[in-house]
Amino acid sequence: MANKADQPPKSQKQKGLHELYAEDPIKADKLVWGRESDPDSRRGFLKRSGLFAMATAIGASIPFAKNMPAGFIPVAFAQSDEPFAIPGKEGLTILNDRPLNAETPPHLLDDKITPAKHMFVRNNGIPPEANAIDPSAWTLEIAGESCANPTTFTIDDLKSRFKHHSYQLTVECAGNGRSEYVPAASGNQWTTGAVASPKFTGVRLRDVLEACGIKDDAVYIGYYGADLHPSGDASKESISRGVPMSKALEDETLIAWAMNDEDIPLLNGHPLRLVCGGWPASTSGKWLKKIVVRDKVHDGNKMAAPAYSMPKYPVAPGTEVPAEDMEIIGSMPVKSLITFPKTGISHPLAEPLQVRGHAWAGDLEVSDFYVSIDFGITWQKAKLETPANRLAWQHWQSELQFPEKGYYEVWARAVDSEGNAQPMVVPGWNAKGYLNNACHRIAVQVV
Ligand SMILES: Nc1nc2c(c(=O)[nH]1)N[C@H]1C(S)=C(S)[C@@H](COP(=O)(O)O)O[C@H]1N2
Ligand SMILES: [Mo]
Repeated sequence: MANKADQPPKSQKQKGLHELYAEDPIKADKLVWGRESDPDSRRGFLKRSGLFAMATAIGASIPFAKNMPAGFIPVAFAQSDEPFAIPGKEGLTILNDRPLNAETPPHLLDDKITPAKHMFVRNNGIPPEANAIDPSAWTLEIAGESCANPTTFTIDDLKSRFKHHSYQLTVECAGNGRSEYVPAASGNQWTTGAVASPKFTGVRLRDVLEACGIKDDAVYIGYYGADLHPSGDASKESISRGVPMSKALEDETLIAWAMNDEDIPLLNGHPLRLVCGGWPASTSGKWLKKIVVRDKVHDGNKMAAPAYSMPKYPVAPGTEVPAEDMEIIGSMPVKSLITFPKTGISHPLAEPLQVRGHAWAGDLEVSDFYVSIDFGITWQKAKLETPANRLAWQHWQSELQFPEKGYYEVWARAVDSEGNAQPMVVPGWNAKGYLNNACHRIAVQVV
């Protein structure tokens, strides 16, 4: 039997979001999370999500799974509009199941402090099994050629020997927004949801490194986690990245055991993770087992270009850039989200519409925020709150009055403390699709 999700009418495939909304805003909203460039997201999701999601949704393993054609939708939920769910992460959109990756729809990021259940999941390999983690036996080794006194700590050692600190920290995958690049960049097709700003509690990386002695020639740190390379080969790391000493020694750079005053969720790095707010979240190592202090730029897996690197100069879409012309991404660019209302809503003309969301700017602060309802011709200044602490995202809100009934888009734009604004179109193309900080927009039908 043909089904809607599997076989959308040809004509619908070719249509842009505007046309879809004009026809049926509710249906259009199911097809996309408010991003015009990805009208196939639901079908793409079904195509890309594989065994894990299917087995979870069906509640059983699928013995003949290897015979299932790509993009196949089991009849068990062919009629269902329910998205597949990761236990404890309901509502997230699964982009990939091997390794497991899931992003958060914007309206689920409405809280000022992101709840654990709404924090995205980005795995480069195979996470450790829950029953293989014993926090009381977990150790963190500090070593490397620029560490004077290599030491191994238990979590209890960390808790008892160093002062505890809590910060709300914004972590965003450098590939967030990748789905909008043309030509398409390979990798998880994140739309807007690979970002979160929870509160982390732990000890300062600086305090721990200083206790172990930092040699004068130290330039970088690198982390190792307990997850496995996707091949299962224990001699390879899934990912092992790091940051320069200047970032490693900041007050807010934490070795954290708690998120929002509870254990960090397993998929977000329980029982211990590094958190480097404002930098690509790939520098925030999960299931943290070891930190090395290096006398050179760390050379772990995914440190070398093109991974997490950008061309040093703008390039035409599709250009191949030599490795020596690439530089490692540091502080993330200014960006924002509209987290309320959800795109595609209907709103009565007589009432003002409350809109709100968050803005962040890597190591910097956001200093101004604007919204537009006329496709960017005029901008209205929004109310912007100061961050809970450095590297936390900032809440913004505004009230909109519409001149007449019809289709509108709300566009939102943040400006950082150095005067950099978000671009309204997708910024500089790069082969891996990093750093898309284009304005977020939502659709509103005024009735
Ligand atoms: N050990 C380990 N740490 C990791 C990763 C990983 O795969 N393994 N992924 C990194 C990347 S690319 C991102 S974006 C963030 C995602 O953190 P989250 O899954 O808690 O949202 O973790 C980073 N730390
Ligand atoms: Mo990432």
